[in-house]
Amino acid sequence: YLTGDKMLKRRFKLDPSDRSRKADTNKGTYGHTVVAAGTRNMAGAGVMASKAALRTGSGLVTWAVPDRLIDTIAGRQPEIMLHGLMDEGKGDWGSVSPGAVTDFLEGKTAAVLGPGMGRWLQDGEWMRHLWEKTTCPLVLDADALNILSECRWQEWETRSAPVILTPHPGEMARLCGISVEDVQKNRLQTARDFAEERGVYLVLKGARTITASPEGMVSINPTGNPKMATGGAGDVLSGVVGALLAQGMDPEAAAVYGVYLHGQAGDRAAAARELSAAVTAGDIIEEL
Ligand code: NPW
Ligand code: AMP
Ligand code: MG
Repeated sequence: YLTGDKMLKRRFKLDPSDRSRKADTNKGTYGHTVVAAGTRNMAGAGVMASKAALRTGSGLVTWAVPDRLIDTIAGRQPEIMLHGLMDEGKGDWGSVSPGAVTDFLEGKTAAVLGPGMGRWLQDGEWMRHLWEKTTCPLVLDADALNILSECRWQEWETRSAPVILTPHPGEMARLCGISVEDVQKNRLQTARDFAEERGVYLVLKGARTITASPEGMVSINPTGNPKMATGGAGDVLSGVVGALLAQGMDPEAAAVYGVYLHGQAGDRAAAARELSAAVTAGDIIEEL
């Protein structure tokens, strides 16, 4: 499929020109997205994913970080709730207790994990716990993908709740154990095979982002532009897709539509600033 208004209407019953809400609703109607993201040096990734989730309509958004960092990030964005995860006072994701994350996801309608988490020496047990013990729909991006790349997650129990992975070509190369060139030479087949074999929704980012479903459906996205090749653009996408999932959208629709909206916002941001060489992640959020 080539994603477009007609395809979105026919296949997913979505109308991109209609952003209205029913009168008799409240914030509880629109889901609660958890964004587990950011470290001391990359707190911005958490802000961007969380803000993008709010702008995409999630009724509530909570940004979760290792407990020690709460004071560092407080006040960055008042609309976003904060949650400190038990971390032995160390302030990094490597020391967050797996149980702290799984307990916090209870009752939330979607979670985005990975942007700006940083990389640390670990054996994947943290992610495995989350994968096997929670039923919350997940969007895994950035460092959450790097964790998967470093452990034998093929051996984990199949997850009954949906998982959407959003790698850029570098992250996809790590996940598959091949070179970036090999990913890019064969984007469509690489994405489709991966989604089918691993039973996940796979969003392979870049010019003409590809979304593949575990059933073998593949969508090619026509929106977006190279001015979006700036730090944080992908963090915004993870928040957009997470918010759509949190509002109860079917995972394939959330991935395809989220990528489409994100690219459209990037196109509007570029058109509004035609003399600029790039659009910032913040510009994309404004256009959402
Ligand atoms: P190259 O350089 O082109 O040869 P990494 P990251 C490749 C956080 N951020 N096509 C690229 O290859 C993220 O969330 C925080 C082809 C290179 O090898 C992460 O947690 C920000 N190749 C963390 O930083 C703003 C491509 O992948 C490698 C490609 C690290 O994420 C910035 C680079 O990828 C950032 O979002 C493409 N389209 N795209 C903040 N303000 O807090 C990438 N590659 O090593 O995974 O590093 O993507 O910067
Ligand atoms: P990340 O590398 O994780 O920050 O993600 C970058 C985001 O910007 C992804 O959503 C990409 O699809 C988008 N992007 C980057 N470069 C381009 C491009 N040349 N054309 C269209 N979209 C792009
Ligand atoms: Mg990224």
